[in-house]
Amino acid sequence: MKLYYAPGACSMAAHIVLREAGYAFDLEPVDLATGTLADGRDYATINPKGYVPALALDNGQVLTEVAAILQYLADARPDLKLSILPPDLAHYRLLEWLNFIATEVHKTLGGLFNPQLPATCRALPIALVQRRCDWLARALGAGPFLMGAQFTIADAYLFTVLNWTAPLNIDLSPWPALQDYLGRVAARPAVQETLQAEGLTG
Ligand SMILES: N[C@@H](CCC(=O)N[C@@H](CS)C(=O)NCC(=O)O)C(=O)O
Repeated sequence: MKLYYAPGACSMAAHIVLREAGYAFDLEPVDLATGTLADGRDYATINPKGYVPALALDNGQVLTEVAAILQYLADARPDLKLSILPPDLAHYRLLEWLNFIATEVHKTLGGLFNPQLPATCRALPIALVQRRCDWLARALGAGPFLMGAQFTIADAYLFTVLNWTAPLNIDLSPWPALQDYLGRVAARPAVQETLQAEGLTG
């Protein structure tokens, strides 16, 4: 398998899960500014949608969309409990989290990286994220993870996108539970390896 990624981007969620599950995989960085790969090839030939992540499977198919890739990787290794298979209600709770993270956190925070977004248009999405943080901190409770005792793909995803609050200068101190959560996930060996491989440590 090969993961097409950009350092610190949402592709990091898939990268974490690849390492958590102990898959053998290659990494290929994508220059999102130019839409090219290191050898100059057009990334659209891999993912016509132009964004990361894309996971090239050993059978030649390419899977895209964070939530789909995470479930693909986790469902193939049910023994690791990174996901929960249907018809367990917990499976649908996990889907609930993945959809919440994708639509309420990922896309809202992600849009704030757009340099073309006028400064006057930042307050509303930031206020929305803050409301989502209120909910997240309550729902996480004692955790330690979103689904309770077990670290799942939802944690890999939330960790990845909630970390963007740092470069976006969004203060998480009103939610110490979320700060503790990020620290807890960051301490996992697979997450440390991921951060290192993406050049995001030190
Ligand atoms: N719906 C996609 C969104 C992926 C996405 O937002 N990727 C960002 C990085 S976090 C990206 O590559 N943006 C560049 C672009 O859209 O051209 C998913 O869930 O995988």
